[in-house]
Amino acid sequence: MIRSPLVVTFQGFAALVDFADVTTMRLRTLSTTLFVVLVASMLGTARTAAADTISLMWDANPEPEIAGYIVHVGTQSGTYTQHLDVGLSTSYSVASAIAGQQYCFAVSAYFAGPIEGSKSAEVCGFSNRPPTLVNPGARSSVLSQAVTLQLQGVDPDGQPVSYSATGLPPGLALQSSTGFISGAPTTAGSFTVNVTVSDGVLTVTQSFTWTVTAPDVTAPAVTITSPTSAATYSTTSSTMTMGGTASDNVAVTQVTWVSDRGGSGTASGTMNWSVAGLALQLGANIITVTARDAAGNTATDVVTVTYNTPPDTIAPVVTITGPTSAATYATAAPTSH
Ligand SMILES: [Ca+2]
Ligand SMILES: [Ca+2]
Repeated sequence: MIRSPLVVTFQGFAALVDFADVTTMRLRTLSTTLFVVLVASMLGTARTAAADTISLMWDANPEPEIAGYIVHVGTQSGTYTQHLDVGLSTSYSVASAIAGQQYCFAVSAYFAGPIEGSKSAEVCGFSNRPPTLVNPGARSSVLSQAVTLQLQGVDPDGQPVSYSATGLPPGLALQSSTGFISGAPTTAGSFTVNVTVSDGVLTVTQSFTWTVTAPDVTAPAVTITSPTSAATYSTTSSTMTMGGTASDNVAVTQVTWVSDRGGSGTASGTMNWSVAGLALQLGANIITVTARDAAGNTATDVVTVTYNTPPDTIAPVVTITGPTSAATYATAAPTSH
């Protein structure tokens, strides 16, 4: 098999190598058991963010004529931009690898000449990959109320990660080893928080807004408007539909009702609420309606509903049966003697 000549350049040396010659000489392909060792990870050493070390090792060829090895280096699979003569060494280190950058390697052996053999199988790897950090999204907290947030960072290389943060609302603190944020905010406002996860070399930052609001101390308002906005109401029906309005400086979260004669429930709606089929007991029923906001503030309105039995509109029936049930009756006058 005749292949195109290949220009191999390394250390200022350039040579035309005909792969057909290599095939003839049966220079064997090198072992595929190459190892990419993440030296920075293994040492756990803090390094500059820009540079890292990749170590490459391979099995020696058995042929005694081997004059050396060439390491082919690239950042894309199959494309090698560096061809480095490492002599008879069976290892090589890329001392200034860019952290997070993929590197691909193949190794070939050469005889004197030089005549280069075919490349080994390729190995690709990263000197280091950056950790990932989930953006926790916008947060809302209430002034002086305890709050927690667990940051979710992980390193694809399995390296331990640590965390840092800037811009946290005052009163909150981050535990750098765990990514756990806790505390009680002491200042209201909107804060832009940057949280960073690090694998010791590479970092990733996420940004989100943390809003701290003053607690809601304003009670809602609630008003019964139906069947009456008056304090009392009378009905001859045993059930009642009731409705009204409610409002709050933040939001009404729930409207409930309770009767002093038994029964309670939750109204439908909040700003405009209603209760259907409210059962009444004979006599006075004191119905209390309560509106709540999220902070637990409440307000009530009361109506007293009197349930009377329906008036009797049917007249009594009376019938004359004696001395006759007829319409007329005649009798003789008593005689004097
Ligand atoms: Ca990493
Ligand atoms: Ca309120």
